[in-house]
Amino acid sequence: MRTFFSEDSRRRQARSELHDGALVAPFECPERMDLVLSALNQAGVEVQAPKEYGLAPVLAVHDAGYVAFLETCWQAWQSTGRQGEAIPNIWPARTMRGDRIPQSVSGQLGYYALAAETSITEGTFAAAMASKNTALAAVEHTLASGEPAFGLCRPPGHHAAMDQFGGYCFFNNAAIAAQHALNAGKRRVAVLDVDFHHGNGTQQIFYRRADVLFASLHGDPDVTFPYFSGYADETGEGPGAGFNVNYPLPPGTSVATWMAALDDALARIQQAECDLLVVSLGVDIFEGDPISAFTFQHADFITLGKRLADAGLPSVFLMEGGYAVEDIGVNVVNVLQGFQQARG
Ligand code: Q9C
Ligand code: ZN
Repeated sequence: MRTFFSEDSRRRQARSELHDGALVAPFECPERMDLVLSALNQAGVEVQAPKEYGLAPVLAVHDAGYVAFLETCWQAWQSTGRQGEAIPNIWPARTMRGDRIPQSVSGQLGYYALAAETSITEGTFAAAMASKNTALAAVEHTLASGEPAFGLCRPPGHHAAMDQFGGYCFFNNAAIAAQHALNAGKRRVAVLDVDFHHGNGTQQIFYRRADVLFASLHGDPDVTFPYFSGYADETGEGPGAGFNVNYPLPPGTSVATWMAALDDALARIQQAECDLLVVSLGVDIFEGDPISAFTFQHADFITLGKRLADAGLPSVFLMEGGYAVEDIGVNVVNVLQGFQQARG
């Protein structure tokens, strides 16, 4: 499968993740890419670098003030002499002033963050730019050829909302790719999110729109990050009513139950007459994932790829999560190979 990756994705080199009350080495680390690249290489897949697409496709789904904040945050933070990475510790909580964007970078971090585990560091903006370039190159390949494509995006994107970062995400690569496809003439894009965590950012960006159907299978937010998004009664609003579908599933959900939810999601995608499928491919549904709670084995990822192929749509795969670093490569390649086998 045609595959894209930007070496600039490695420029995100965070030291700190706030996890269980301690600053630890981030789960979302550059080594993840090494293992996926090595598995792709063993499978004989060639990897191409994307071109630079600039900021216009980012600004098509993200707020300009948010993008400027991401671009300048590290400089503003470290110029004041702080030793640690830029991490928010205050938010416009209920009853506070959610309409103010403070001048201080400390206040801006709270305004633009949805969680505290994700630090901003020197190369973060450059890596986020690289990641969306990868997504755009993949979707452009599929638009031009009808053939499937894989974008090995890093950092991931699906938690990033119109003006919020968090959950290891800065730019919403899947949303940027979907919007790019609409601008190129697609009429309705399905974004199917199989990452263990709910794709709150993608949902938020398209919540009031009918031209993107967002469907997500994920750990029940009642007990799982991001906690405040991903419930089954979130079905879209206004013109988008009926174009958002969530499948919250309990920790430990069997693969059979997960696959039944997938079949339902794919049926919804068929009903909505989508002309492109963007898969937010998180492989943190693997049983061995250190921060997740689903039960996929290596072989189940092949089955997943086959089922996605059976949907019969032009398809773009974009990397999201997956933190069992030793297993991430085989899990990703299994999805892509399962898809290819079923397509012949
Ligand atoms: N400290 C993606 O998979 N924290 N993001 C979970 C572990 C945030 C996951 C609890 C998880 C974000 C793209
Ligand atoms: Zn995830």
